[in-house]
Amino acid sequence: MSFTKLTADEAAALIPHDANVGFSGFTASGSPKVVPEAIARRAEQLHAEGKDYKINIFTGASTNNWADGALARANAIGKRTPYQNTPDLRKRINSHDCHYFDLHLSELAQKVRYNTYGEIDWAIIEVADVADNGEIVLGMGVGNVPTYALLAKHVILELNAKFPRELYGFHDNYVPQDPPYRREIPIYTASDRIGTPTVKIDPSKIVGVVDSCSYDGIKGFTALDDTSLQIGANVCSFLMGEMKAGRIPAGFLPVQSGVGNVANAVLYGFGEAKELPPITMYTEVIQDAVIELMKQGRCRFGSTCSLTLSDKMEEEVTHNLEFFRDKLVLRPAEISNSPEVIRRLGVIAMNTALEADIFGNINSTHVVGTKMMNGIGGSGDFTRNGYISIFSCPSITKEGLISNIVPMVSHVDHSEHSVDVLITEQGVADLRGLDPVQRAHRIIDNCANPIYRPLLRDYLKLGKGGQTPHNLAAALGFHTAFLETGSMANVDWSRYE
Ligand code: 0RQ
Repeated sequence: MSFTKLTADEAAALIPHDANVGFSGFTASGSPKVVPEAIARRAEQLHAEGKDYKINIFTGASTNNWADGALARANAIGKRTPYQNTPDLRKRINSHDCHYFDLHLSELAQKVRYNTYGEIDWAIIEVADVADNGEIVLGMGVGNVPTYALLAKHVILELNAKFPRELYGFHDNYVPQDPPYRREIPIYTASDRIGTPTVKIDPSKIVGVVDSCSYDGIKGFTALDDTSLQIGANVCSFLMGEMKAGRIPAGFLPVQSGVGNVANAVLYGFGEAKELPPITMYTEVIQDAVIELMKQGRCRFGSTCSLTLSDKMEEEVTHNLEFFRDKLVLRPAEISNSPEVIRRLGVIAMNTALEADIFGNINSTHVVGTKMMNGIGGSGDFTRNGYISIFSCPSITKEGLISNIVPMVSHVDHSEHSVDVLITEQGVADLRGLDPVQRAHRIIDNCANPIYRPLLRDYLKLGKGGQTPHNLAAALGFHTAFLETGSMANVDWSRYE
């Protein structure tokens, strides 16, 4: 290899304060692992000397504990977008030490190409292989690498020995023309390939290659409990009904599934629901459950931006690449999440809510309306453009102190106009074709937990009329009760009569 080998500390020393830095990867997979930690060490040293040092980080989605985690602990992140899920970074965001702006994932690459946030000074990109002409084979996540590699003035590569060069052929890298020259993105089925297996970087920009050797550090999911299993079964029985009614064609439609424990459990449900045909996925993350479905023959093909797999599953996949070669394609975020393609393919969008209100609005991001959890991620890209948009969540959280069904969401990520179906372990509320009051009754009857149903019905009685009969003073009564007493169940509606 003709590129200079650098240690992580040597690479980190090159990146100045306030640089705009693009990181590879998506929802942890494919994110850099050793240079960010070295940047964090350097930041701590500079801070101890009384000097300012922060960098602005642009990613595909969330990264890992060695990147977002270490940099947040060192208070070394100035701006950050578009999605994160590391506890230490969450703290920095909620204390405004880090200026986080939450963005639909499909939008970032184009906004960066238009220079919306300033130039990309550096890119730090994890690779499975690099050729002397600057062609790279990516790891398990693509994110926005094709755009960062194109625009960054300087590039540092992390060559990760855990990922074999035989990953060549799994990626389909494609950068669309920007408006007004954009043509259609020519994907007509989930498995279509339209780009190149490698990303070509101008070799003169590659300042060095740093060695690393680690899987993506993604922890396994919490064991499936009765609640999540029931949510998965309810999603599958709803989809079965749609197929029987002819609203989903017999060959089925491509499926998207969000991140987290609930999404993983929903996908597990597809393995159990043998009446459904094997599925195809057009999605942004593939979690462990989908790999199991592929092994069982229950998932025929997966188009994704990343393989967000536990280390154990990553090891299994990288040691059996030939089994997966004709079953997977990894795409850049603006293609995996392209509203145009999602609408064309008729994707069934399945995402998770923190809370839903009785009129069908969804909060996916803010705990009790104020504290950022992870971000909207790609849930908006898919929800707004999907053929059917489903949200699921448990009916209650924290042993019933929180009802996930509330009178009014404390923050809106997905409005009632984009949400077709709400599903909890209690049942399914198909909201299509219903007016707001009908929706409220259906959600309370079918999705709310029995301990909260009377309180939600009483709230409706406080309504002051109109198409959406809120009582504005009482609308956040559940949240106020939770903040004041520790339980939403202690709401006292008489305060608002
Ligand atoms: O807290 O960790 O302390 O136990 O939130 O909740 O039930 O384990 O759910 O892991 O599926 O995550 C919405 C966060 C759900 C995720 C969200 C607490 C609960 C627990 C997690 P603990 P669960 P999941 C594609 C799509 C937005 C982005 C997205 C997410 C923790 O799915 O980030 O969809 N979605 N992207 O106790 C207070 C409530 C709560 C609550 C749950 N109402 N109030 N706390 N919790 N409900 C992928 C990408 O975009 C990359």
